[in-house]
Amino acid sequence: VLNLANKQVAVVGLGLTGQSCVRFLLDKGANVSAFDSRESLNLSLPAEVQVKLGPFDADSFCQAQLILLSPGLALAEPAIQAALKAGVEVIGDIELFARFNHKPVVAITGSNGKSTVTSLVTDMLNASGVNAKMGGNIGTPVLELLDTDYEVAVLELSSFQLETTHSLAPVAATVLNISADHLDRYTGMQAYQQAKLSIYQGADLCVYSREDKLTVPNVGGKAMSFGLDNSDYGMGFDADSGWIRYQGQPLVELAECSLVGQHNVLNIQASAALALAAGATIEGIRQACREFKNLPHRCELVRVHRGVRWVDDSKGTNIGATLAAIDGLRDQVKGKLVLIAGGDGKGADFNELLPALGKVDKLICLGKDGAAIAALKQDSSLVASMEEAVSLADGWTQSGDMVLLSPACASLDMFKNYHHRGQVFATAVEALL
Ligand code: UMA
Ligand code: ADP
Repeated sequence: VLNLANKQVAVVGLGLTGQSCVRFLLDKGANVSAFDSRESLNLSLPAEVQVKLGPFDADSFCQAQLILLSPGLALAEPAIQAALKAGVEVIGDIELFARFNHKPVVAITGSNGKSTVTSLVTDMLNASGVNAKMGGNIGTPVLELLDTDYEVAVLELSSFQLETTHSLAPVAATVLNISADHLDRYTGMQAYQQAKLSIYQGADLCVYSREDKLTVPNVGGKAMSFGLDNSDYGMGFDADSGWIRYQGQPLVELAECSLVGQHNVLNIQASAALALAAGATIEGIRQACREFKNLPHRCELVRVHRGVRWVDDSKGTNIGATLAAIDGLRDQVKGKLVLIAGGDGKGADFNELLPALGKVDKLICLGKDGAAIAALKQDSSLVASMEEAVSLADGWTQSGDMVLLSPACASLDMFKNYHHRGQVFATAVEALL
């Protein structure tokens, strides 16, 4: 355990993560200074914390004994690099958590499916009588868990968080899948993959996908795989009977779960493998699958209006997510499928969307990279707002059709976050007469 008393600690980045770090560090007796590159922020930090907003200054970072870096900031930040060269240790909130936590941890990453799996694993454990709490990228900063009672911590981790984490040693860890994302912050796919694979470091069990060789562990030790084939080892799926199987034995009947689409067959398998490793029972796993409700903004049906289904997949923030949404939903649409997409593509190559765009009857685009996506399909439309997109889709559809918002992009060019984008969509859909 780290002794923080009277240590000079710089907290860099003052969003949810940074603010939780400040509170935790003060509580442990550290001398905290706090930094954010944004010029104006609405903060309510204790007066004893020195706050500096605006451009970072390497000198003050070099004087710290420890730096807590937020995930929204890159290690490549020049002032952080200067501090590292000066020998200052730089860690993130997950690493700080790891040094104080004594309970088993389940760790989850991947380009897509993280929040679904994190929630499902937590439900599976709780339904098995194990007190599990979730945190991390899903929205609750992990340090807040330390104040609560929990038997198992289930953590959703982004590649950014993993870059500053070294000693988590989870009882079970997974990389669910890897597809292009955040290429504006990585030098390429390999650097992004390496950040993700570091989740397996020190894990008792590594859970990976047979469908995606990029997820295969790069460490020795126990591993279990999941996939869409009917494997006798690990997790598998028997398409004839519709059962998910574990070591060749029936585990969960898909018809009993409300989650749809092949990607969710994989999500359920991964969740079950992780939950079993952390003490879940088969009955608990089944109960959680039966009761699980799709999370908001993940292929969520927001309204059926004049026979048209309006689906909010605002959390589809990269190409892989949108491909999965279209694959999962296309078979359920008798009529036409309209896709609303676009936003900040984070440096992705939109050509990867092409196979899915063939299954879409009409494409409506918006946002910073809207034009680049619109260029991929004939007769697509480019609009200036979500309201305009919804109104155009309304005029174009009839009973039996579906309108899907699955942007394949981040929302920050037009909205506060993906949740806000989904709300604006739902409000516009509700307003249709
Ligand atoms: N920022 C600055 N200057 C700073 C600090 C931050 O401009 O000095 C900007 C960042 O570039 C970013 C924004 O502020 O655009 C927020 O960054 P942050 O590090 O302050 O974020 P937090 O509020 O601490 O929230 C973070 C995660 N956000 C990011 O990684 C960007 C949240 O995940 C997570 O829920 C929270 O910690 C608790 O663990 C959100 C997210 O978008 C959902 N994650 C990305 C994703 O899922 O794709 C990785
Ligand atoms: P994350 O937390 O990684 O963003 P979510 O569980 O919130 O993932 O799901 C976001 C979207 O990603 C879903 O609405 C769906 O379109 C897609 N998705 C979910 N699971 C998978 C998966 N296993 N493979 C590919 N896409 C997925």
